[in-house]
Amino acid sequence: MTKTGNIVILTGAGISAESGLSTFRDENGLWAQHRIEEVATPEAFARNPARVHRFYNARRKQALHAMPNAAHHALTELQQKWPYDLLLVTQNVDDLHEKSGSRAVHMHGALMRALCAACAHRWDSPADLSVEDTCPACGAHTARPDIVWFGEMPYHMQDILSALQNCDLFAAIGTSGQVYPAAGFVQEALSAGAATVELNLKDSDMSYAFQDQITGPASETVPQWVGRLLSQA
Ligand code: BV8
Repeated sequence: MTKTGNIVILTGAGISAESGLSTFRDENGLWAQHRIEEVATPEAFARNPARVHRFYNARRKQALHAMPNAAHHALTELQQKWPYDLLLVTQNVDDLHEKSGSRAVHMHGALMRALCAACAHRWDSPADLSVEDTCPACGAHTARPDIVWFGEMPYHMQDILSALQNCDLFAAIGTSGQVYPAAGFVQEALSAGAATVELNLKDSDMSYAFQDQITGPASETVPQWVGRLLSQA
């Protein structure tokens, strides 16, 4: 484990699980209740925007009332106290990192933001978003959630890749390692010579690529891991 240096952290749905937000691929997760092809692709939105809005409106409502847990708070403390570069990248579209005071790069977008499919203007989403909503910039009725769907390019990839090429430690927290390009970040970090650690309840699809594994619920493992890091900073 590196003693000093730049850190990149990638979080997934598992860090929000203990805050009551469903993950995707755990038992009765979101993808057990909904088909990706019907709610999380541009084609799904073109075919039936109301159904896609219903899916995200329900998740936005849940996320509005969710509170960050000890894992989110520990990452905020690390971000505040770590003396070197630290980039917190999240695949999550909830705002629990922000609610706990962290700055996070949302590579898959954000539930609380709306995007105009016509002019790409972004604005704070109302609790319920629909195609009736007009874009504040161009007036078109093409409001969609500001979410990166399957087949769409994730956001901030340049910044993320350059941080991975310059990091000494890469940590993945609460992600199944099944969605690319995020699942490939550990390989980028390894080729940069970084140490790699995975914090998860159980093995993920990328566990083989990590040098270290810390198993347990994020609300317990992340504060302990942050404490050890800060004691060595
Ligand atoms: C793209 C927004 C191309 C929606 C999401 C190779 C390279 C590149 C692409 C591909 C490729 N192979 C296949 C692809 C296509 C595709 C893909 O990866 N498909 C997979 C399914 C095979 N990728 C894409 O389409 C990406 N785009 O490639 O664009 C392109 C190129 C040029 C120009 C234009 C386009 C876009 C992917 C983004 C899709 N959007 N989210 C939404 O949120 O509704 S992905 C979705 O999965 C979520 O964002 C989620 O975050 C993400 C990953 O899931 P996880 O976060 O890992 O959640 P999961 O439930 O799976 O796992 C939870 C984990 O937590 C488990 O491990 C569990 O054990 C753990 N856990 C549970 N509880 C706890 C816990 N851990 C700790 N404590 C606990 N308490």
